[in-house]
Amino acid sequence: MTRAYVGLGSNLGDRESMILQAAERIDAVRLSTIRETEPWGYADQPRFLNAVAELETELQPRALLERLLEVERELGRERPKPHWGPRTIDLDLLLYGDVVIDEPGLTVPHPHLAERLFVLEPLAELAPAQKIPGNGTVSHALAGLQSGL
Ligand code: GSY
Repeated sequence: MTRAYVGLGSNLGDRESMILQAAERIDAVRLSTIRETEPWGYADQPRFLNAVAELETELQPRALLERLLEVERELGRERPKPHWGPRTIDLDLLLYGDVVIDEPGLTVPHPHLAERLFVLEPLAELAPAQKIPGNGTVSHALAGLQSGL
């Protein structure tokens, strides 16, 4: 069993229902609070709801990624245009134990993890002392981002 963390985001349709359904389908053992956040990247789109889920999984990282993509499809996700545009659900593999992976289509820890408050804040709620390989702990990364470092 490996503890993994997944970021959930939605800004289309019934956003809260999307987050809750996704959390159930990926067998989350814990879910952070759900918060409303300003869009990041492409500003001209609706506000997001974001949360982070904790998983205890027997799936290997690539299989877990495939499961996340499958749940996105089940919940009506279409690849948005523009790339950063609105989506019913977005599931990002943030951390998989203390494993580091850099392969085509699969980068763990998530490459933008330490840059996004909408990910770090709910992650810190669940696991402040969790190590981010190459970046200290979650609370350290959050403090750095909040202080503009
Ligand atoms: O990367 C996830 C999708 N996404 C989000 C998001 O989940 N939340 C916020 N606030 N902005 C975002 N921009 C993108 S793309």
